[in-house]
Amino acid sequence: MSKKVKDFGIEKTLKNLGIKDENKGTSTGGKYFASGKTIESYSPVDGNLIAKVKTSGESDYEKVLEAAQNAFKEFRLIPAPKRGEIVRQLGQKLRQYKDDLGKLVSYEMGKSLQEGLGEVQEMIDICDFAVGVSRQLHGYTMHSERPGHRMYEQYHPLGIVGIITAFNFPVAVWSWNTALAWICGNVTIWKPSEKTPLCAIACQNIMNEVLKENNLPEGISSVLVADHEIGQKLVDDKRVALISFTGSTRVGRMVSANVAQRFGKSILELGGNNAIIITQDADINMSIIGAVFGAVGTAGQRCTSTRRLIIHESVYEEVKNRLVKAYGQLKIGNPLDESNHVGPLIDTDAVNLYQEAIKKGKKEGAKFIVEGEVLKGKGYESGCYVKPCIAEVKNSYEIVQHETFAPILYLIKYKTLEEAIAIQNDVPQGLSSAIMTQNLREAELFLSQAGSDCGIANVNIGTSGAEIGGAFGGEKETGGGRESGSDVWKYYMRRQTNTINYTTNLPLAQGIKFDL
Ligand code: UN1
Repeated sequence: MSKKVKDFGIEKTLKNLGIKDENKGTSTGGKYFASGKTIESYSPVDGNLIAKVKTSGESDYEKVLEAAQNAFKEFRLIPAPKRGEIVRQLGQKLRQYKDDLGKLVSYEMGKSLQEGLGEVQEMIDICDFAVGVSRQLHGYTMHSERPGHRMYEQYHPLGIVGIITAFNFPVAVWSWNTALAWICGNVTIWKPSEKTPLCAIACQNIMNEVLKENNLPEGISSVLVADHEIGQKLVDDKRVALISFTGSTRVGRMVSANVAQRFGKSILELGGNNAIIITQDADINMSIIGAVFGAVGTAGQRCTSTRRLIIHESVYEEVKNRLVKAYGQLKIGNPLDESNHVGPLIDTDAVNLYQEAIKKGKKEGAKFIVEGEVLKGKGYESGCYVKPCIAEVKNSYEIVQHETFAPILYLIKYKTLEEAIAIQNDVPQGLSSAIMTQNLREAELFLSQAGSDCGIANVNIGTSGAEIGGAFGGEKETGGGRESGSDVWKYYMRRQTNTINYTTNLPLAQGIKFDL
């Protein structure tokens, strides 16, 4: 381990989380194994190798699937509130490991320490939420049209839930899915992003403690650190009842088709292209804070990052000037240093995509009022640090229609709110949206059926930072899935309608007579 890594106190963090220099990327609970190739996890913070992981091979995959199938037979019989107790214990462990896990998220993924800790807090919150839901898996009862009959519906677990996650929320998205999947009686198999394997191993290590302390069988919670071929096997596997996929629209389109082909279920969380409308009645101070955090937080790598600002012509110049000033004050650097606002992108591939997007935008006519740049020199040795930039554009530019996972903010001017809403909706994606206004009429129009077409629509809040209590997800090319709060648990269960006849006759429904 290099000296620099030691400087950040990462060595202790890794030790506390059970991360070694070389790790096994497959675990079904207490057991760890790995027969695949070795991958290396480098930190975008300083470019150093953090640790190596031996990935899952095909034989590991089969072992994991078998363990999961066997575990399900047992786990489904545990009463839901008792399964909730397991999730409660995970929440407690996460409280204990919050500082370490938050730091690892920051170091392996590159988001600020505050955001890393915030991500772990989301995990704790979803555990608390799921514990409550474990006592509320209700169905309806209905009145039968036949005398002496009772009708009701109940929810049963699905079986194996496959969870494929992206690098940008390397721990929280797993927990949104697992906490609910488990209280519903499912077992889970997690295929994390290959860009953040250590975060996944750390989570599995924490969960393994809970499983061990409760004497639970192998296979309730498994992790497969593996390449896309193993991911594809999971997607195509008939034994996997539900695939929850977070990632790009391009890959999500294939996942969706493949899972549908075998009549599996899927939850898709794909790309976003989120806008804030700033009206003439907006509180400009609030708008600037919301816009800047939304655009540069997590270095623009949230699905919910603010990509477009749609600004009323009467406040356009003011907003623009204040944004330029705010961007001038941004401190870019090591995300573990809390005085910095913006950390690195995940890797140099992401830096290339950022540069290409800027080039493409300029070609289409984008006018950059804050120029982008790849930062070099002391503190930027990893090559992953870029300057957040701002461009004036038309919404119709191809690059504006496209989600670039980088801190590039597009400004668009509007005259009427109807026009602003049309611009906001005129992209292929439909995840998050917001309006900044103190005018009730504007706010309500934005939230009405003639308003935002997104899964999330906020008033006087930016586009990112969704709470776990609401259903999270979006429409159109965002994939239509919902995760975390509200009644999302229903996605993880199968619904069954039951009709019981407690008479000595057998009357048929719809009044049909069938006498023998
Ligand atoms: C994501 O970017 O994949 O709304 C999830 C937010 C977070 C979730 C983002 N709570 O920013």
